[in-house]
Amino acid sequence: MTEPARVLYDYWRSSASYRVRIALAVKGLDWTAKPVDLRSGAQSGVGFTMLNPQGLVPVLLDGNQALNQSIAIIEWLDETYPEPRLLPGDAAFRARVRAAALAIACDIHPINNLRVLKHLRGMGHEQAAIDDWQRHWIETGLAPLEELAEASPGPFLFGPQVTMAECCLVPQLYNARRVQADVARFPRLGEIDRRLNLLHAFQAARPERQAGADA
Ligand SMILES: N[C@@H](CCC(=O)N[C@@H](CS)C(=O)NCC(=O)O)C(=O)O
Repeated sequence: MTEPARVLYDYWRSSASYRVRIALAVKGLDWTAKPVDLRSGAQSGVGFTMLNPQGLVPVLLDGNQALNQSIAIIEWLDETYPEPRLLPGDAAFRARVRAAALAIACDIHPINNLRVLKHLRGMGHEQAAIDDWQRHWIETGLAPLEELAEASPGPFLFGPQVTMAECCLVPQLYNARRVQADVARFPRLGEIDRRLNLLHAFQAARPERQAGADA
């Protein structure tokens, strides 16, 4: 059996990696995993920083391309393997999808990233305060997305099409539950998340199904 052409450097519980796994699965693209163990600091090792000097997963190798930044990777996948589309053809619709994806990827996720939490710890903050920080920013960021979901005809964030925004939403809700954020405040998002998780592509991308996942 031949190895798939694509290699994804990821970490099973990384939500940025999870976004890309969903996009690959929605498009039916095979890949081989190269787990980067964030707990042991492998993201800062020379082997990995040669691929991504930022020391952050994911990195996707596809042919002669080495790509980083999950949103850039998903957009590249969408342009290179257009069907099914994760970004709509209509410019205004596309801008709304990007806005929802970036509300997660730029406004919620970066301030809750491992290196940020480590820095807070290094500044002397107690674990309880750090947990509170995470929950606060996750809930603050999800509240306007709940409004977006309320306005959607369903079944997903913008209607029947799975978009880049859903690729970001499901990992963010997974992360929210891990840190015990009050996701019950967002019932519409919860419904959308349940529906998405019934889809094969979203199941295949789940953290517990990845190489390196804790038993
Ligand atoms: N904006 C980047 C964020 C990537 C990122 O922060 N990845 C996290 C895991 S979700 C990471 O590698 N963290 C390692 C660290 O903080 O040391 C993306 O979307 O790809």
